[in-house]
Parts: sequence; structure tokens; C-alpha cells
Amino acid sequence: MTVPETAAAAVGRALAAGGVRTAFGVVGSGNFHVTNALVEHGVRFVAARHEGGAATMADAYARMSGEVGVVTVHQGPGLTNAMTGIAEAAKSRTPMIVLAGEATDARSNFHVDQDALAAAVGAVPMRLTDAARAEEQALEAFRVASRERRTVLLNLPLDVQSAPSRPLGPAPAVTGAAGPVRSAARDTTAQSGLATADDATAGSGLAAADDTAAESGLAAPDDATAELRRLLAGARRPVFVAGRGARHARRELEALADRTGALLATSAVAKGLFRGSPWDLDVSGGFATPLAAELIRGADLIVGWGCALNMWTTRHGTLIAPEAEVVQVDLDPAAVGAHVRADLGVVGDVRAVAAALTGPGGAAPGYRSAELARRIRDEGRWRAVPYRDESGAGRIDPRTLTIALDDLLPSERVVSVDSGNFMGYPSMFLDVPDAGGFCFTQAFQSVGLGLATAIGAALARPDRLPVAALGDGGALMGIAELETVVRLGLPMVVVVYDDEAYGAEVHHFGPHGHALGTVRFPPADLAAIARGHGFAAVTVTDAAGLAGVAEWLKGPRDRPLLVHAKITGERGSWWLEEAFKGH
Ligand SMILES: Cc1ncc(C[n+]2csc(CCOP(=O)(O)OP(=O)(O)O)c2C)c(N)n1
Ligand SMILES: [Mg+2]
Repeated sequence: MTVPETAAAAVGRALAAGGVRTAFGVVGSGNFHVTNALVEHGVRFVAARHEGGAATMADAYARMSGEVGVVTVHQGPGLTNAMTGIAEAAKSRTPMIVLAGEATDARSNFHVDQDALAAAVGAVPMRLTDAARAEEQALEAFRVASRERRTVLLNLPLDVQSAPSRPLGPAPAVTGAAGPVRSAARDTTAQSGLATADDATAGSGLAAADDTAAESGLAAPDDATAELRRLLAGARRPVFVAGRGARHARRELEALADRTGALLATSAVAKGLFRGSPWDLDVSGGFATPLAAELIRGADLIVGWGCALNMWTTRHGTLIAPEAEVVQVDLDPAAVGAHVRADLGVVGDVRAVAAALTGPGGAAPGYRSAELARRIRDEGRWRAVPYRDESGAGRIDPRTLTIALDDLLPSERVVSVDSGNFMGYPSMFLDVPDAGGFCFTQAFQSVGLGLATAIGAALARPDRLPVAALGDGGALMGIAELETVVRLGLPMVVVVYDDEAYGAEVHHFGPHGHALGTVRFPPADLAAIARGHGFAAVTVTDAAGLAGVAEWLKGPRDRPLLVHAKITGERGSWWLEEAFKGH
């Protein structure tokens, strides 16, 4: 007798058929069958050691691969453990599906209001309600994730999971009218016009909370486009700031910038987008070089392309001159003027709008000159900015460390950065080859996501050297995944900027004379901890200590490397002074 397929198995099969190639998770009884079904149908399953890690790996993987991220968790605590990563993904509009078992009986120890959890962080709660329609309901969740660019929690009630998915017989059509029932819980989904991309995976992973535009076929209203055309024609010093909603549009934006004489910058999440262009100012905002800040402040027209122009990207608006015109091109009308004044909003897809504005005709010089090209070349990178090396007494200046690593590490790299005082050093001094070389899971500003981010990015980009840049606090918070790096055989370089403190708090409160005993720690031998997990490790206290990194790079790189850098930490970083204004 043939055993009928369960709904859990049908969900796994449907998602595999829908295009899921990799899933992350921690398996318990409530997600055992669905995860096995994914595997049975060819999906690579990556076991994390903590659900928080699993969710962030799936998020980072989605961002860097363009696929829909998938994470599977046990009901109740499996889901609550994953919540920080889910919040980050939801805020970043990462297309992602969380498959969670669900104990519907309130007397179960595992019971918790899972819909409310999802809604609270901006994820979309959905539910498998009918075993007979399991395949169809799974595909509807996939559709919401991919086309609406949402992070979806697909609750899988245990009793529905184990019921037969359908009578034995031919597979049902998957395009029925009845989709899964949206939960009655408060659904924060703004069902805007985002669900228009034809290709479920086209450009996925490209939208972020601070960069709300995503790819779609929406056309810009003609009059707004015409007004932008007029502003561009009249601008003498235009600057384009591209966000994650522009990451699919480099070619079109560069062509329009060439035509209008615009300089090019990005938000942090789109770092690397214009790499190679002589007019690339790199990141705008707290991480901007003095030259980039000067030139952006000097603009008479700033166009944010798929970019929220938030407090980070504009230094609380101070990078925008009072007399500058500000335009935002975004799929989401609500993004226009949400953070800074916007004189004009063009609602539409960045690529379509830029292409529509790039007609035939000569190029205007705009902001560009031979002199400026020279300045950008000579002063446009952080490593060209003079500084006094404060290394000494057994500690290395984080700038010296990062510049040396930038020289040592192959340029084909994918850099992931945790949160903390240290975060600007890798973000500013480690160059990346393009926007696919930087993974910045910072929409929720959580400490501890960096290592899992690097794992997801590494799996999405196996062609590049994965680099995780962590503070000592974030490293110890996310440490459960060190074993995952080793087990997966990832040739990763993990750099820990160790100041033996929650440096962000030290520099936030120290100047005001507060007691700092709660945010300072005794030395921890992170290199020994890493070796215990199977890493190679070096402790770096001065530039000479980096010889161990060079040695590891020679090969065979059969074990990951942890660089335990004991850094100087007397001074707060200049970008955090900006950040603290927002708290
Ligand atoms: C999950 C979480 N907990 C706490 C915070 C507050 N916080 C911000 S930065 C920071 C310190 C992080 O320490 P470390 O990783 O060593 O980086 P450092 O600031 O020392 O460079 C903390 C605790 C946070 N943002 N997220
Ligand atoms: Mg620290």
C-alpha cells in the first residue's frame, strides 16, 4: 500500500519545485518532515546551531544570491530564537520564507502567538490551513515572498502537517484561485504596487528598509519624469545617491550620469555599485570620505535612486545643502520625503526611470572636470586620508589593521559587517569589487548578526573569499556559528576587532562621566576559542602580526581563519558621533 504524502512533505516538495535551492534552519520535531522533504527534492539544507543564525544566514543568502531565502524552525522557541534575524529581513524587505511548526493547542509548552510575533516585526503571517491544498498554499507563500518582496512566516500547524496532502492521484494544478488564508492578526503589510515583477527571483534581495524601491514594471508618471528631466538639464552639480533599490540599475544610472555630468554615490547597503567608475564617491553618509562629503554638500541637485536618504545616508540631512534640490525616485510613494525634504518624487522603477531620461544628445559637463577626476582618484578612498597611527602597547590601530588586511586579502571578496563602534573600519577601509561584495544586515541595528551574515553570503558567493568583520561583543554573541563555518568547510576570514568592551556604549556614555563597568570585559582569548572550534587563528597586536594572515592565504585554506585583533580603543569613531544623534 502506498502511503499518502503528508501536507508537510507537500510543502517541501512544492517549494523545491518552485525554485528553492538552499534552506537554513535548526531541526526539531515540528519542522523535521518539511525540512526532509526539501532535502529529498534536491534542496541543500544548511544546519545552523542557533535559529538566530539560521534566519540571518537565509537573509544574507537571499540578498547575495537573488534567490528567495528559506529558513525552517521548530514551533515556539525555535521561532522566538529566530526573531531578531526575521526582523532584520523584514525591515530589509528580503524575500524570505520562514517555515515554522506551530502548536495550535494553547496548552502546549511550545504554544505562542506566532502570528503576533510575525506581525510585530513586519513579517507577513500566513498559515497552512488545508492539507489538501498544501502545495498551493506553499506556492502562495513563495509568491508573496518573491513578488511582494516580503519576509513571510508560513505557520505549519502540527495537525495539518501530518494530514494527507491530497488523495492519491495526479498532482493538482498549482494555480488555483484559493490561496492560503492570511492570518487575522494585524497584518502590517502595505499591499502597494510592488507585486509586479514577472520573474519571481529577479532582483530579489535588493530592497531594504532604508531603500524601499524594488524592481518592477511600474512606469513613472510622465509629468514627474519631465520635471526631473528639467532639473537634470538645469543642474550644474548633480549627485546621484543610489540605494539598494538601484542595485539592478548600474548601467542605466551610469549612462544618465554620463549624460548629465552627475557624480555617483551609494547608501551603505549598495556599497560597491559604481566601483570602477572615475566618478564613484563610494558611500554617502557617516562612512563618506571627507572628499565625498564635501562634494555631496556642494551639490545643487541630489537624486536619491531607490534610496531613502535616511539619517545615515545624509548625516541627519547635513550632507544636503539648504539650496539643493532633492529628488527621490522610488517604487514606494511613501518613501518620498520620509527622511529628508524632497522637492520632487518620481514613483517608478529606478532602471525604467533612468532609461527613460537618457535620450540621445550630447553630454553636459555638470559636476565633472579633469581636476575633480584627479581629486576623486587621489583622495576618494579612506586609505588615502592621512591619519596618525595610534598603535602601541600591544594594541593595533584599527585603521592600520584594516588597511593592511585590504592589501593582503584577494580583491574578489564578499565582506559582511556586524554592528558596533568598530563597524566603520571594515566598511570604509576594505574595498569591495562591486555591490555583490558587501553584505550589510543592519536595518535592525542588531549586534551579533555578522558571522551568520558572512555564512549566508559565503554560500551565495562561493567564488569569493568570505570576510566577516566583527566586534568582540558581536563575535561572542553569534559564536554558536563558528562550528558551522568549520563544518561547512568555508574558507572564511573572520576578523574580530577586540577592544574588550561594548565600545559603542563606552564611547557613547564615557564622555559624560558615567560608570562603564557594565560594558567593559576582561580579555578573552578569542584565538584559542576559535581553535577549539577547528579554526586556524592568529592574535594580532601590531602590523607584524599580520604575517600569519599572509601565511594562511598561501593555502591550502582548508580551515577558516580567525584574526583576533587587539585594537586600540581610546577614541570613539567619528561615524558613531553621528549615530548617537539618532538615539
Ligand atoms: C542585539 C543587540 N544588543 C545590544 C545592542 C546595543 N549595542 C550596540 S553596539 C554594542 C556593542 C557591541 O560590542 P562589540 O561587538 O564589541 O563592538 P564595539 O562597539 O566594541 O566595536 C551594543 C551592546 C544592539 N545594537 N543589539
Ligand atoms: Mg568591542
